[in-house]
Amino acid sequence: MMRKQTRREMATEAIHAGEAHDISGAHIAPIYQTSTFTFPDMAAVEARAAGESDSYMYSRGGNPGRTALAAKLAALEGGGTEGISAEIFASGMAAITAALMGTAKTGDHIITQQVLYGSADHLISDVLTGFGVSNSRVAGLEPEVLRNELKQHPETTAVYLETPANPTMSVIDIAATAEIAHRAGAKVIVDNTFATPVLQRPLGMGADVVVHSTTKFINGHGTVIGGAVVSSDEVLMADEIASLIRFTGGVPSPFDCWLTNVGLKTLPLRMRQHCANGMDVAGFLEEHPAVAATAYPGLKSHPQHELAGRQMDGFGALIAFDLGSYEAAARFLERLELCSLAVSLGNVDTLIEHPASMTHAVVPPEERAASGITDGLIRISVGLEDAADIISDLDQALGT
Ligand code: LCS
Repeated sequence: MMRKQTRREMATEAIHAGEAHDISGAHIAPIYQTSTFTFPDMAAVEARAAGESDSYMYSRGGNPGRTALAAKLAALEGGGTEGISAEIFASGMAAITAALMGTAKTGDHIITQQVLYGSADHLISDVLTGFGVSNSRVAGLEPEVLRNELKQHPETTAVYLETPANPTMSVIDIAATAEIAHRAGAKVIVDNTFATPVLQRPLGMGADVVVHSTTKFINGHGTVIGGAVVSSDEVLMADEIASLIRFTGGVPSPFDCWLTNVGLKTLPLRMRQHCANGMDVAGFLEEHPAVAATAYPGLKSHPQHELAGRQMDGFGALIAFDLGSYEAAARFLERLELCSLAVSLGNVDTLIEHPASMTHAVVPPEERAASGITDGLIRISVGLEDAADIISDLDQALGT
């Protein structure tokens, strides 16, 4: 006898969650490319104002395509648990800004790990400080040091982390961080962009908030800039995040939501191949004599390999490797033929960039050095081309 499924698997949720067939019967919901929505009469207006109907009024407040995408992402991050909701933003940075402004007000403090995506680093170090939100760094959020930092800063309301981190691929223990932060009354925000919910579900490990740059694997095809905040904290979502998106207005277009929703349907399938290709390319790089160091959580040589194995369901497609000098890095990047010299990541195509002069140029050189971002460091986002073709391009570019 077939047992009734109480929870659908991720590959199913990615395709079906949040999908609402249009009144026309359209199988794929259309793009509601409209700024405003009509009401049949004042009774409908009043019902909405009284909270008795969740009809749409204006696309800054909400749009059916945005609702569908939010429901799908919440289902994936929630892994079948109830009470998780998401809000979709116009960019990953808009989502991160809302998550931080929702959890840290003037006079509050944010603790982060040392290495972060360059713009997130700049937002915390140089933008939020202008609103009276201070910050401090704990290299890898090591438990003892984090406990101590929280004691030094009892005004801490948020611990913000990225794992794996951009670009060094260092891995942070989400469950341990959440336990320590919660004891001190701080919320934990995890940027899950590199792992995606297919490989890592921070809310199930105790994190309060997940943020995404949906620009990356979630969309997967390099066609949209977007972001998301996902959380099980209903008060935070209702009182802070819903208000921040509406009143700061960083909303995505209906077309961008539609493209992202279509891309997201194949995320579980794509991540399987991304992980397989990532492992093949990391193995090749680690063995190559011109490569001084290779950082990939799937390699035994990665300092947090064991933690990554416990915390993640696969190691992803991002690899950092060091060619020893700017000159060697530049020469390699200019010789690539198949792989593109470009920022961003998580696309079907392989993208390669130089963090010190591209994604992390906004981080001051001494901070870059503290984060392990050397001038010889290169980051690759391994795509879905045949791994042999990717490796062959890397090999010819590394060659003499
Ligand atoms: N979080 C992470 C981990 C990111 O890598 C990025 C963008 C963001 C947030 C911001 O998202 P956005 O506003 O761009 O959608 N990372 C980029 C990168 O590594 N290369 O180009 C952009």
